[in-house]
Amino acid sequence: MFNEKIEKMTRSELDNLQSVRLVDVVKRVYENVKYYRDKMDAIKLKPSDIKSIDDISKLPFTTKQDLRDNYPFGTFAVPHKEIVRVHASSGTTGKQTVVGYTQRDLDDWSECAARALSIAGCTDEDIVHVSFGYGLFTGGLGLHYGSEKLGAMTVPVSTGNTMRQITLLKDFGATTICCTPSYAIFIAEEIEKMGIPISEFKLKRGVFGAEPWSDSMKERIERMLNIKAYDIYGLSEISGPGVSICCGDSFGLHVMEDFFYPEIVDTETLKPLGDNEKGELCFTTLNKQGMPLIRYRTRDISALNHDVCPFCGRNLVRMKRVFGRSDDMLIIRGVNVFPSQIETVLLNIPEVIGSHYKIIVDRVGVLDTMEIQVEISEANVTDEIKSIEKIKSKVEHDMQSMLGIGSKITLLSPNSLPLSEGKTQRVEDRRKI
Ligand code: DLL
Repeated sequence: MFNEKIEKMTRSELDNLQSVRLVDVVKRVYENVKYYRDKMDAIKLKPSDIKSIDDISKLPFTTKQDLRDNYPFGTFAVPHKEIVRVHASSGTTGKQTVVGYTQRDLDDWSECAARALSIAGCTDEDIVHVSFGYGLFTGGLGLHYGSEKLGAMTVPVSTGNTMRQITLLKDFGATTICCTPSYAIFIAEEIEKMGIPISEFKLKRGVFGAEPWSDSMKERIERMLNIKAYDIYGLSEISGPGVSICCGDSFGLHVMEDFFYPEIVDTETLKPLGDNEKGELCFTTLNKQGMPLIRYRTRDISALNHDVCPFCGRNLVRMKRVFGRSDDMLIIRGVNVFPSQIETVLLNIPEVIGSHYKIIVDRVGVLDTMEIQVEISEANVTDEIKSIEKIKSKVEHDMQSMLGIGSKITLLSPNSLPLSEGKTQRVEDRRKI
């Protein structure tokens, strides 16, 4: 274990540590961040009312909108001279969400990322190829410093130039690759196209995250690259990758609970939910100095489980693989649709390239429409209309059974959808509601 003291803590030791840290962080944000002081004053809550982790539900929530309203540095809790780095989250609408880190915050984050890599089986003997973007996005630098802290040989490739990525992976003998799951599939497909036998690579594992993915996608990556795939989760607002990671085939991802306190709340009532109940994931940062967050609503849908992990024996609470976001869930003709459900259907149809798809939602009159564009697999490219129609109706049928609503399926030729090396934008919602 990378940090036995923490990773072997009992539940009551964790509770004590979290209580001490919560009392401290609440006092710090009340004294140093006007936004928090105003919010607590508005509900007549004093820092002294928070005595242990059990009092967390007395505290107000924080949202992405609150961070945007205080853009760029309004929620920082220390003077600017103590901030040594900023990151910003990739927002498609509105302003970026800016996060400031002190040197201790960066050390804590590296500890989380190092621990995460070690939970996935990495040691200082490994060669870690980091294909996440370096820059304002937290993926590249987060895993980079984690890998260095672990003592592994770190290859800071960043995104882009897939041919070069493949050459370096092979020539350096990387044992671990870190990137988005969709880019992992792209790399695997390119390797296949180049005709390089997978036995020429030394890859043992992949640490994938930054976007939702399904079990079928995990199996596909593991098969194509002959590796074990680990799901790593994180978000810039809370620090970056390494908030949690899965240890194997268990319930889900272990949260670094000494740094981040997770809660699951009902998306409508915001009431905390119990173990195994699905809802919105919220985090309170327990040790952050630069920009601590109290009950931050991630919009990610998950569930928690506090049982001792049957797979690795750690007590660190596990969160279920993120099912999707409460705000990317599509409501089409009254039916809730998660893009991950669509992906699961496509990945199970060999005639199409299940990882290369796009969902276009529109409104014709008062009726919502959904078009799913997917690339046909190389082996099924044909001029014969009958064969094309057969594949189309198979996809339509399977989609209808999974989603409970009909959709228009458009088959595209292989490699016609644009490749994204970062997060793939799968959904285009053209409705003006
Ligand atoms: O995506 C941090 C990260 C980098 C995580 C590299 C893992 C690996 P943001 O750009 O702020 O930060 O986006 C955070 O991405 O709220 C989730 O919706 C989604 N997300 C991140 N990891 C996963 C995952 C980084 N493993 C948002 N599964 C989060 C599903 C994920 N969704």
